[in-house]
Amino acid sequence: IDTEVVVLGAGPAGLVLANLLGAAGIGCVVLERQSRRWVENRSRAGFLAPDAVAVLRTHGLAAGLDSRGHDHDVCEFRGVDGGFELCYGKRGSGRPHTVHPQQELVTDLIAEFLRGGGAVHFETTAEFIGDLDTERPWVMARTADGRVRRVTGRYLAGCDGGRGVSAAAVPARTAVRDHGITWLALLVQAPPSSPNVLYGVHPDGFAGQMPRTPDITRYYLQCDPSDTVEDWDDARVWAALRRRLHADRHGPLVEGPIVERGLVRLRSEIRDRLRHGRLLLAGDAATAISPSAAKGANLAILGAELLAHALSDALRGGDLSGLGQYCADYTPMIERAQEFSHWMIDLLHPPAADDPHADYHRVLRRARLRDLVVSRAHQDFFSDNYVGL
Ligand code: RFL
Repeated sequence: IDTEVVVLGAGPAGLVLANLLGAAGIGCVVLERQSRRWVENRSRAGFLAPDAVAVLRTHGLAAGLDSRGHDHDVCEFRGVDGGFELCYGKRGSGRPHTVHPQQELVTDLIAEFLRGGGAVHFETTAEFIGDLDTERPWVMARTADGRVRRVTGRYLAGCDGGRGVSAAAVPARTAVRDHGITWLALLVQAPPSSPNVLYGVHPDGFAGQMPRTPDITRYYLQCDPSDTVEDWDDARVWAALRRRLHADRHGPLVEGPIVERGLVRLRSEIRDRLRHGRLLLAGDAATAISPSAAKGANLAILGAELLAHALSDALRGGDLSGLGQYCADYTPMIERAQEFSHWMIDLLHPPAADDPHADYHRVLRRARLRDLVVSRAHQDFFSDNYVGL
C-alpha cells in the first residue's frame, strides 16, 4: 500500500485525524491492531471537553454526539466532613462537558471515515517502522492471517497509544511519574446514583461515579496496587462504594450487575519530543495521562486537529514549518492537562500508607477542598481547568 499519511491506531486520535485528512483530500490509511468490533466496544472515556466537542462539530463529526450525548456541569465532592456540589458550568468560563461514551464516538468516527471512502485495516498490527528520515517512511504490518504488508506514506501519524510502536520510535527524554495509585474501574448496568459526577474523598481511598448513559454508569474504587480484580467480588465492591460515597448520608446507590471490571494504574509520561523525522505522535502515544481529570481522549482529539493542519500544510502547501509548530502548540496543552490531572490526584486520594508526611498532606487536602467550597477564585480555577485544555 502506498499513501500520503499512514495513521497507526483507530482510537479517537487516529480516527479524528483520518477524518480531517480525508476531508482535506489527503490520502491516508488507518492500521488498527484490533478488530472493528473490539474498538467499537472498548469503553473508556465519556466526558468530552467543550474544545474537543467544538473540533468535532466544526468538522461535521458530531452528529452522534449531538443526538445521543448530553451536557454535564455539576460535580459533587463527598467527604467525611460533609459534601458540596460545584456547578462548574456556572463558574470560570461557564462551559459544560458533553457526556458521550468513547466507544460510541469511535463507532461514529469509523462510520464517517468509511462513508467518505477511507480505509481502515483492522486486525493489522504495525510491527516495525522505518526510513523516518527519508521522504518515504514505511510501516511493516502483520494481518490476522499472518501476512506481512509494507505500507508506505509520506508521513506516519503515531496514534497507537502509549504501548504502540510509534512512541518507542521517537527518541525522547521522558518524565515519568508512577503515582503509586491503582483504580478498580467498573461499568455497572444501572442508571447513575446521582446525575452529578461524584468524588468520594475517604480515608479508605477514593471512590468515584461518572454518569455514562441512562443505563450504564462508571464507578471507580481506589484499591491496593497489589490487588487483582478477583479480590473484589460484587459484595465487596458495593460495600466499599457505599462507604466511600457516604451513602448513609446522601442516599442509597443504584446498584446493578457489574458488567466490566479492570485495573487502571495511575501513571503519567511527558516526553520532550513528539516527532522523529516524518513520524509524529498524537493522543496517548504523545503522552500517558492519568484518568483523574478525564483529559486523555480530549487531548487526543485536540492533538489530532493540530496534526491534521500541520500535515495538510506540509503536503498541500509545501510548508514544513507547521510540523515543528505542531509540537510547539501541543506540548503546552499536554503540560497543562498533566498539571491539573496531578492536582486532582492530590485532591482525591489519601496520602500513601508509607508517606512520612501523611498528617501534613491530609491537612493540605482539607484546605484545598475547603477552598473549593468558599472561594470563588478557586471554583473558577477548578472549573476552567476541569473543562479546559
Ligand atoms: P487509544 O484509544 O488507546 O487508541 C490507540 C489504538 O491503537 C491501536 N494500536 C495499534 N494499532 C496498530 N498497530 C499497533 N502496533 C498498535 N498498537 C496499538 C489500539 O488497538 C487502539 O485501538 O489512543 P488515543 O486515540 O490516543 O485515545 C486516547 C484515549 O483512548 C484515552 O486517553 C482515554 O480513554 C483516557 N480516558 C479518559 N479521557 C477523557 O478525555 N475523558 C474521560 O472521561 C476518560 N475516562 C480514560 C477514562 C481512560 C481510562 N482507562 C481505561 C485508562 C477512563 C478510563 C477507565
